Amino acid sequence: MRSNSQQIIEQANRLIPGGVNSPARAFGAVGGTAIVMARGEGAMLLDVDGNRYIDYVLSWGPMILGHSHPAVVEALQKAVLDGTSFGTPTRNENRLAELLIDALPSVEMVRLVNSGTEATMSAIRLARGYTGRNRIIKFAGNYHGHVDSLLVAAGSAAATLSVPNSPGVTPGTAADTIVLPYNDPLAVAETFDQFGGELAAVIVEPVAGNMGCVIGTSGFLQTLRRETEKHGTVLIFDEVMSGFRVGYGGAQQRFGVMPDLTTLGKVIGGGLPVGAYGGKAEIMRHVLPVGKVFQAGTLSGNPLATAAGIATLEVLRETQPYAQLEQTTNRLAAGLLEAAKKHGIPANTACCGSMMTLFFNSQPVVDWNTAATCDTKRFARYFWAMANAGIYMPCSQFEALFLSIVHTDAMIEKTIAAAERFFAGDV
Ligand code: HOZ
Repeated sequence: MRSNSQQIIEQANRLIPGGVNSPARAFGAVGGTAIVMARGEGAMLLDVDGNRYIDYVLSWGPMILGHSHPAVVEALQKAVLDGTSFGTPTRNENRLAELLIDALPSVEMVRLVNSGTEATMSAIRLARGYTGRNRIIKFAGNYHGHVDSLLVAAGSAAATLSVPNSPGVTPGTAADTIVLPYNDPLAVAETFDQFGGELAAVIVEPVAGNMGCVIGTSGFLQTLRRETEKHGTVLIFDEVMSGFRVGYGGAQQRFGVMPDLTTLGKVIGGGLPVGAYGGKAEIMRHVLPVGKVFQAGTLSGNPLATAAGIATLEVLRETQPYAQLEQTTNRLAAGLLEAAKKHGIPANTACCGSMMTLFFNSQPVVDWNTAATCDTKRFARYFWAMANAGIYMPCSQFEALFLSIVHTDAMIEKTIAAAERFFAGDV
């Protein structure tokens, strides 16, 4: 049924470690062989064996307009004729920067980079350079890319594949990272009482997507804002996933809590490699060449990437599909939960905008400790039952799934029906 996938992965295993260019794509947590995709059309993926899937991975978040959206394709076709990279300023960089600044209430200036990892790495360096302090706080189960100092108690593939603290991250690098439980305002306040004057930054996913979808409570986010303000610490919202996804103005607009710096990626590149970090001009002016904090990149602000990003954000800005997206996502979550409950399967859901997770857990998931008690064996069976029914879910209990503007009601109903068939036989 998937013999071409099998053959390609066998070859890849000889050429690329684990046959994948990112561990999140290996099916380590669900077993079996990764499915090799050949084509994306709207909300559908087509694999190299000709099987079709409703896609809830959406390249791990970026494809909010679906695959090959005409506006993005047209923008890329136009841009490529003018050349693919100059290593100089371009007019379109301003346009993308302007769109980001207009959308995100706390952002006054931005730098474009090539990935979410680069964005968080640069934001941490800037916070340290700006404050002259070393220590940072991160939260267990949050993932901020594969930055050494943030690859501690990390979510996403690090948690999925049980290496939340990677070999190769030196004790020295990690020594300045304090890890606290997510959604625990008391732990935050106590840590500030102890280390307040030494803390350069707090970095947080205001809506976590890398231990499954877990929403930051307002008490937690407000405590972060209050304590960082009191102690002159930079508050960084990692909105690589939530930016332009839980609303056009991201989690900061949705929850009304303003960070000092914001990191972005995924949606803002429309499927091409883009990241960005931005925030208060007073802090951003510490970046070289205005200030002294170094950050650079040959392909930063790349013309193709900016063209795809601008096209995506302009569609979102003009059509504001967020209420509709959220309604569709809630419908999916409610249907999956109802189907699980009907067959006595312990489950919970969490949704924010067009991100969601069905947790196989009898208790609500609020942090990494509760996420870690999910029935990951059931998740693996569920993943394959859904794949075999033509539904492509993230291959880990600890990754959020995503919807696009082209997921239809019929697709949602088909997904719920497939899940119900699985639940009926998996007791
Ligand atoms: N940040 C992505 C999801 N947690 C990982 C994607 C990847 O590594 O391929």
